[in-house]
Amino acid sequence: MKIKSVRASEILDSRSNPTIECVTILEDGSTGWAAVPSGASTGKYEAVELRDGDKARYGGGGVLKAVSNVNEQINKAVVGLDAFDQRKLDNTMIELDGTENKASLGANAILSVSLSAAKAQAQSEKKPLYQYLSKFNPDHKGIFTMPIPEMNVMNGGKHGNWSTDIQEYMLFPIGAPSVVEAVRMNAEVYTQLKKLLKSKGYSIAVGDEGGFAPNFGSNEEPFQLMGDAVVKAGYILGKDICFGIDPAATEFYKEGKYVLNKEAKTVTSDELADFFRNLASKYPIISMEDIFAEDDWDGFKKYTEISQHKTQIVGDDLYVTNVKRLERGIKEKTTNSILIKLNQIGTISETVDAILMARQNGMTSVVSHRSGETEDAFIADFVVALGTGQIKTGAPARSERNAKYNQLMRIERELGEKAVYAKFPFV
Ligand code: 2PG
Ligand code: MG
Repeated sequence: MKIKSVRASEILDSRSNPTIECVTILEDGSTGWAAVPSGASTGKYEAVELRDGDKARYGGGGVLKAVSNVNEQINKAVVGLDAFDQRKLDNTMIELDGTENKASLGANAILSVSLSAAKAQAQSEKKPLYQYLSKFNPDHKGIFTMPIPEMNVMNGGKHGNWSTDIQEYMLFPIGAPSVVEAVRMNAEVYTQLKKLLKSKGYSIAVGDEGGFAPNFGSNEEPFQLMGDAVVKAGYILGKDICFGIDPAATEFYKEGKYVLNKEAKTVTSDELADFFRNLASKYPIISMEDIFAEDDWDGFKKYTEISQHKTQIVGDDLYVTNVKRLERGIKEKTTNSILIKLNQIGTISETVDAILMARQNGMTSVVSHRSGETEDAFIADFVVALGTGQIKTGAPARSERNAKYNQLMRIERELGEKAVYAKFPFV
């Protein structure tokens, strides 16, 4: 159905920063709304998030330029295009922008249109969003793979005022039979964790993604507490529930070395690998994201090789959902998995390209939120449609996170027998 108009506005994200929302209206009156998230531990190769820089508003973080880019230039270019043809719509905006990294219009402006147009088209076709988006998945055969919800229950690094050097400690409920049960398992562990923290006199205040962030004495302590909480909740550690981490190592990489403040030491890439290997030998850590900095290709490669595909090694800042960087990773066998964030690249089409390239080359894809989020649950429908089998979207707390988990449960209930819970491929 043809696009009648696209209209953007400035709203707030979960961190109190401005972000952009957009409504696309089609000629038959169908509408789609979308809001764009925003990262804190961003990779330097991400597409550009356009901010105003006007210190008089939101400390320079306003997005009025991006809003006006949608309402004027983009609106003019896309009115009359068929929202069904996502590739053409996305390419039109990419060409209009004319830069490598969407610096002219802003990836935030472009993505708001890409997402809202897809939602409007789904409405026009009277399909649930995940059904509509499944047309982008060439492997879709009518059965939907429901993703493992990988929940970040302890927040450190930039998201937790450096309570630990490691940014994210996640629960992987790989033994669950369904998303509904997986969400319950994680939520029960989260509640036990809160009780444990209280009993030890720790703060139960949370970080940007809803995970607890007390000022721990070490990077290891959270694993002990999480392990205790899993057992207290009645689950088997290492079987029902395993752990995953995202240290976001780019954030503590300084002049060629890694600065681990909680360990009071500065280490080389090889020594950092030993540090993670030691943790993985003590705790059931089955997935490790960004354990090295965004340009430390060798560090990743060595770790992936030595772990012999028993651990999922995920590249986030390393790849930034960009097929050019992913191509290098595939050629050099840098990792066996990629993190997928729509706003790192800026359109649905390019995001799908990254997922399919990874899949064709035997790599997994983990669809991800950003630390600054909104109530938009697009990624829940998207991950089901593309069938990647894994999603991380924070703790089972704070509504900008639970909007996604709740949507996954709704989809699963609606699908009934057509939904199958994903298997984690590395155990
Ligand atoms: C990450 C993300 C999301 P941010 O590093 O994976 O958890 O953080 O959005 O701040 O980049
Ligand atoms: Mg990350």
